[in-house]
Amino acid sequence: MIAVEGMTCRNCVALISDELMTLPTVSAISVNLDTGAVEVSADAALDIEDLHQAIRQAGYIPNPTA
Ligand SMILES: [Cu+2]
Repeated sequence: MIAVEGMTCRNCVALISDELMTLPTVSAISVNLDTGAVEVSADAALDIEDLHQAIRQAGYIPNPTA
């Protein structure tokens, strides 16, 4: 689970989902808009930094402390 700051609507969810799904190790994404929680299904090779990078790429801020 990753906490993401700045998501406000369905568009934000779609943007983040699209960006994360470009990572080959990611198989599914589930976003809770109310809590800002992003659930990622991925294989073990996934680098958490790649996830954070993709979130920033989409224009949002991953919160590693949450
Ligand atoms: Cu939005």
